[in-house]
Amino acid sequence: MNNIALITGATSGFGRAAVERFVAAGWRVVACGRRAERLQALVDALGADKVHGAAFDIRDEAAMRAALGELPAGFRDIDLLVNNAGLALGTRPAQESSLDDWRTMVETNILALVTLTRALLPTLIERKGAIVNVSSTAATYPYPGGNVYGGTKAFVTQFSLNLRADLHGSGVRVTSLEPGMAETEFTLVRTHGDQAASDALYSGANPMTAQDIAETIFWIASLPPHLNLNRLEMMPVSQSFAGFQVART
Ligand code: NDP
Ligand code: 8X3
Repeated sequence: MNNIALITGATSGFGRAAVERFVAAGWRVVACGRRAERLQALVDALGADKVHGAAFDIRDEAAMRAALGELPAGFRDIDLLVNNAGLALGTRPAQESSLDDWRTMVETNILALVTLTRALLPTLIERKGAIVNVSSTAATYPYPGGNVYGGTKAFVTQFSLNLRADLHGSGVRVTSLEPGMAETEFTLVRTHGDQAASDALYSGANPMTAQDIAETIFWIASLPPHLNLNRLEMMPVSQSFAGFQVART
């Protein structure tokens, strides 16, 4: 097996679990993220012949392009791009939210994702490869405090579908993966480091795990090349839908 994946957000959660899953199946993986020591731990655990760590801030286009330009020979012909790096910041209503947090989400979840995708499209077209964009149930279902985060994920979903239209006939597959609640560092990041809030959210909820999502990404990538999964929404059984809210006078 000579397939190569580039996975962003590989230092934690879905991304790290996906690196482990793809390597277990014989893929080579370019693992991206800012925390270089965590990338090195992956390389140490899984082997430098299987994992290449590329440490850069995905919002820094020059650093991204430098990292792509420095890929070792065995990691250049990328067959699969997993656009997973992303974050939510804040849970307060829009009128109380931080504009800095909003900018960070837009720069990471949207701008960086489209920049990396555009950079890798020529390779992916040449390889008849695939793209899995990690969106969210927040792309479809609004909730209080979801404001810009949900907006960025709606962009990711629609961008994925539009990519399909533009890549028509190229053989490149594109999927928008839309998970609900999964326990990772996501809520710790969202709450700016509030471990108690993170624990409270997941406590007793039997949320999805990073491995559940990694397995799904791997399954999507392993489908026969004539099949394209456009969108896939997934939730833990413990999560479902609630009604509209009504403000009464
Ligand atoms: P984690 O916080 O565990 O992982 C997020 C990853 O994104 C980290 O590896 C982090 O790496 C990376 N990242 C964030 N900002 C940057 C940046 N500026 N440059 C490079 N890498 C960055 O969260 P999850 O694994 O849960 O999240 C992965 C994706 O899944 C996100 O897009 C998230 O929105 C989405 N998602 C999560 C759900 C959940 O319930 N957990 C549900 C639906 C979607 P580092 O900090 O080292 O740079
Ligand atoms: C993460 C799922 O519900 O916290 O994208 O927005 S949610």
